[in-house]
Amino acid sequence: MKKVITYGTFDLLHHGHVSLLARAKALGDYLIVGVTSENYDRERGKLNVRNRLLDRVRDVQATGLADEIIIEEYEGQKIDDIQRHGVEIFAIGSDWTGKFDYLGEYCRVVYLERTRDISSTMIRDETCRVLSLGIIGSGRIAHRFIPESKYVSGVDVVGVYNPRLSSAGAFRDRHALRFATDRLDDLLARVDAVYIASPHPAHVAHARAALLAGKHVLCEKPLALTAAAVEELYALAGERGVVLLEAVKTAYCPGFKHLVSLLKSGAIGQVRDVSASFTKLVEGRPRELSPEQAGGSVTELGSYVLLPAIKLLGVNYLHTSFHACYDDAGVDLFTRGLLEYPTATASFKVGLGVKTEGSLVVSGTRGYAYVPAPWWKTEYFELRHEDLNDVKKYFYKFDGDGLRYELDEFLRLIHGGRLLHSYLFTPVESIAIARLIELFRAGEHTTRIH
Ligand code: C2G
Repeated sequence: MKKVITYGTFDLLHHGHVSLLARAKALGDYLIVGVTSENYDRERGKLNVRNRLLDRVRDVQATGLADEIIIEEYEGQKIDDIQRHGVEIFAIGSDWTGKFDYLGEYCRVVYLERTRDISSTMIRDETCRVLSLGIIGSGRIAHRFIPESKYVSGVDVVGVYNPRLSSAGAFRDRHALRFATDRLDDLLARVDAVYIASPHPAHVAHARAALLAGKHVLCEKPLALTAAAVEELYALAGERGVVLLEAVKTAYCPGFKHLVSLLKSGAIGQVRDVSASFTKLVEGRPRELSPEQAGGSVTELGSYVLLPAIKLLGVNYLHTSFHACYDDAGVDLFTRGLLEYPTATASFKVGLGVKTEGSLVVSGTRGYAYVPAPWWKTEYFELRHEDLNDVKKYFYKFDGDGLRYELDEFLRLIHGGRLLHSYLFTPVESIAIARLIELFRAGEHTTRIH
């Protein structure tokens, strides 16, 4: 008897799963299906799994394709299972190509073509439907987004738009998407939601078009370069009853979320100062330094460093000032900013041509929080007090590129169907950050340093 084994979460079971199981079964005489436990999914960084383990097992059982169902509970279990059950073939979808070659030591490894476009299938009811997502733009961040999206259950990236069809086509081929198009209306007609990863100055037009078409929008930061434009977009999303979320990934990751709640609960007394830095050296003339693409350290990194200040101290600062150093094209390579509040201050440093320590320090009346670099991917922080021995250490997961957390929050809002806004990063906070970026870009309260 030839035994075949395959594994998966099998959340919101759809015809892509069933087709995979059928083809896996056809490779032998006996199919073992490993269904991931909730713990294991958490551990491997898979988010937004909607169905409970028992329901997922029941759904796999109902296909009638599995001769035996086992639970996958830990990393490394596949090797044990294959040997214990005398498995001859390990089969898995082509989205995992190459990842399981190491099992070749124990059995034959077969990658089966993944089913493209599963989102058209209605699964039970609307809230349990797999969301079809289109990507606007096909640059670096869009490439990083695709592998991250595989770790978020309930979403299927189906297509990509780029005004240059050749770029869109190359992106589609590389990521095995169903379609590529150079017409935005075409993309919008074929998806439920979009992720906007186009150049900064194009965000507003793309977001507006998508919202007008009634699509949910996850937009890379900065959502817009003026506060008025950001306000307009949130108003439009509200009118259309769709979700608009700005993709400042830090805001949605587990560590930063908990840091904010802890500090808001008074863990270091009253917050009197927030100081955040983020610098990233870039070479040549990349997008980040292009004046036409609204490049510069504030537009590129300002959303991150302003986030802790705005979340912890609010949007009602009294004064603001910036000190910036520019290149010949007028792009800021390094900027230092200060926000003055009635009882606190916040300062930041951002740089594309200057490097410094990328930490976040929040100072309070009873102690301070220290988040080492890269604090914007919050994996660890300490709460420190006057007594040097009184240190509390906090550890978190920050999987992959972190883009999965913003996508997870986006889906939660869509599926929740009630709240259009995330409390983790509210429109008011997003508008405040846009206003600061706008002030800086207008040269207001800015001193040039050389
Ligand atoms: N699949 C598919 N077509 C889709 C979606 C999924 O063929 N449109 C396949 C996947 O490639 C996988 C199986 O269906 O082989 C289960 O997919 P998921 O439930 O998403 O599970 P996954 O995260 O791929 O788990 O140990 C777990 C495994 O490593 C894979």
